[in-house]
Amino acid sequence: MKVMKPPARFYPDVCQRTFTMVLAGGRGTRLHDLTQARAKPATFFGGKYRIIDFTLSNCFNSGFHRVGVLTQYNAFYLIAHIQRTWGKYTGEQGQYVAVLPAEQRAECDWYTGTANAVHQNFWLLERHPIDYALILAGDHVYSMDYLTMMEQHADSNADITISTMEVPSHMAHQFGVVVTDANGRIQRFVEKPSDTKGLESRPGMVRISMGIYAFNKPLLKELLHDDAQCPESQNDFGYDILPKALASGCHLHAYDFVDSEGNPGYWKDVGTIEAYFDGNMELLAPLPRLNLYDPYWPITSHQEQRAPGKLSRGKNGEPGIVSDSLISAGSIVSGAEVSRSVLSYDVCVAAGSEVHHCILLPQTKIGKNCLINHAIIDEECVIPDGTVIGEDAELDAERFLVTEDGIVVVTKERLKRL
Ligand code: ADQ
Ligand code: ADP
Repeated sequence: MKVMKPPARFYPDVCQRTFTMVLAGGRGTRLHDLTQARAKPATFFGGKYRIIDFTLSNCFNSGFHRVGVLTQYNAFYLIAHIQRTWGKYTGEQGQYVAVLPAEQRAECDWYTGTANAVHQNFWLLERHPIDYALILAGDHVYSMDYLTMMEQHADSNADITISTMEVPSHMAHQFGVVVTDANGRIQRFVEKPSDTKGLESRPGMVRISMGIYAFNKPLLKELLHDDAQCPESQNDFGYDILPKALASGCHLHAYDFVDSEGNPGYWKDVGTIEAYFDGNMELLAPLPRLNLYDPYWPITSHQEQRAPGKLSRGKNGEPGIVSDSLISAGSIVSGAEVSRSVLSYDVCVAAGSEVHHCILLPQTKIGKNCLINHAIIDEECVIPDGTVIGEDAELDAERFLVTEDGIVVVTKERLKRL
């Protein structure tokens, strides 16, 4: 399986000259029921992680140790998780992860957009003798060494560097699309275009922004200040700041996100239920593109002490079978069959049940003799004995949320209403 390059032992100068801001305040409405109680970056992923763990681990693994996380909607669990996970990394050499909720310090408003969130916290950037701001999103799943990108930025004449990758053109409407010249200088930036005419990087492909930006600090200050004076602005990096910077003659450069072997890197915006489901399922491949077992690139999370995951016969001797699955600590599969599934911590699957192609979030209990297929079962759901989910589309749609692809999302609230 691919591994990252070992992280630098002595962090280069550019790390000291950078402050990192992670945008983690969006509503995450496209995850529907899964973000009712918690912000999208706090949503569980890959069994034991929360989505924001990937970005914050990338920061620390890359050597960027001063980080502010901008939170807003449903932030309680996100803040608690960040404090428990990263509180202990606050150290004598000035490293820290600060949670920055909208606090109406500079303006009498909540964060009106991504750019406004950074603008309202610019005072923190001013307190550090830095040259660069690294701006990230807290809702993507990937391993990336930001140092390579920041070194490219520092060594170039660019005012702004955007991390980019190619995706099929039919996905262009979900992202900011860039058009570059042969040297990688950005000529055009169009946020979520409905039409890709003139935007393709090669037939059938577009180069998109990953929402990862390096800015020279003085320019960022000026751009955010001007944007704040503009009443018709949405105060968004994609819709406002980047197109305006380009139009005013700034040098925007693309960074091409590749892995340690020079192949396109793995990066996923798990913002829809389908993408969230697929992202989890991709971890079940024999050699997944996202390597959670990379000794050089640990993904750090918080987890309370739990007993080992257990797979056993049932009490009456029924065999327990688990294949192609992740089982987190504290989970017990007893006399049941589980395949192609991600089991978070403290999950129980009781005897005689079958669970296929599912994501079971923490503390879900699947009763005896259930049949569950192609579903996401949210935290703390108790599924009664004999329940069948994922077999009868009409019945599922009456009881739960069902996506176009037929993924059934079961939550405690919907179970209560049955
Ligand atoms: P989107 O992902 O659609 O596009 P957005 O929904 O604004 O952009 O979210 C970006 C990040 O900012 C998320 O992590 C979100 O949680 C956070 N965020 C949103 N509103 C916020 C607010 N008011 N306060 C604090 N944080 C907030 C963006 C870019 C595209 C790019 C994609 C890549 O605009 O150009 O292609 O990211 O996914
Ligand atoms: P039932 O619902 O059939 O009464 P339990 O919930 O008591 O079953 O246990 C189901 C399975 O979980 C058992 O077969 C056993 O493998 C495992 N189990 C339950 N409690 C423990 C425990 N304290 N230590 C180890 N295994 C346990």
